[in-house]
Amino acid sequence: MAANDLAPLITHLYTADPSAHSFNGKLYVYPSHDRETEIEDNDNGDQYDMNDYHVFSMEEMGGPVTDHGVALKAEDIPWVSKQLWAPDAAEKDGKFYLYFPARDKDGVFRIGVASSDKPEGPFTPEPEPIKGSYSIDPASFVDTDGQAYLYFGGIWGGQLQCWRSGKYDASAYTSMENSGDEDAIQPRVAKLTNDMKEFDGPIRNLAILDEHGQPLKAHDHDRRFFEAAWMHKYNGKYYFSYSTGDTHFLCYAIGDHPLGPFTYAGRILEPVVGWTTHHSIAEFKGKWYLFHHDASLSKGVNHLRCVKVREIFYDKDGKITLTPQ
Ligand code: FUB
Repeated sequence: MAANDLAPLITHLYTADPSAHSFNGKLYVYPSHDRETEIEDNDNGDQYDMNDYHVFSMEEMGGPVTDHGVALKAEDIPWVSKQLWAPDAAEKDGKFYLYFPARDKDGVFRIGVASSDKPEGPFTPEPEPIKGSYSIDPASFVDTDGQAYLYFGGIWGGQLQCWRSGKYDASAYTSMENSGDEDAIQPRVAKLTNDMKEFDGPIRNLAILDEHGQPLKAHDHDRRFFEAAWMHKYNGKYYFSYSTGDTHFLCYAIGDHPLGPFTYAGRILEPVVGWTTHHSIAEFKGKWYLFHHDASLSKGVNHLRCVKVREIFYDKDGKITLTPQ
């Protein structure tokens, strides 16, 4: 079935950027909560003007979806000015952590963390963003050895192009990104401390290599990273997946270590209705699922999206497919 034909998982709210996790035997979804706005569409993404998060859960795939209500809202986060974008959640030692990007009072995207004793929240935010954090779309990953990582970054409105030097350069925004034969801007990754609230060590660039072992180039818009980082592990391999943004693909790359390098492995999903595409991949009760969004519920309004889910499969070489093998 084509992605656009799937039924939305949630219809009483507009939801997007679904991060799915299996916690305590249930499937939890942590999406953005889209809302109506008069702001016109632009490349900066100003129309994505969200101000709270709801958490959803399911006992069974295909069963009823419970909306646990508002888990965190902008007015309760002291450093945030606006735009609560794509979140993710992690569990460590029985505590739950919600990672979220938002603009600070200077209009710069930072990443915050909030914690709770329950997967559905409510979450209590730290008073400051994670020290040294920037850009958008945090995706947390706790490896089987207990080490946690945070992947992040997004170009254009996500401001990653402003951080090439390691310091924020607002003037770099105007160029959006490099576009020639130079290396593409790479996503970022940092280890998390044991308490899950700080970066442990440096922020690193995550290398996505082509079939010749060379970094993807800036002009390679069909394959280069744009936003929507996600990490999962399958059969001992690390799968880094992401959106190509202006070419609207969900792609992935495979590596042997959470810090990379990763080799481009193909597309997971073709373009959907609406400009953005964003996803997560989670195992639940022995099956693998792709959660993603499109704008079909609003009949194509880019900033009013809906979450969808479909089962995915792996072929004998570990490649992701949408058809049973
Ligand atoms: O939802 C706002 C932004 O749109 C997300 O942060 C991006 O990944 C894109 O889906």
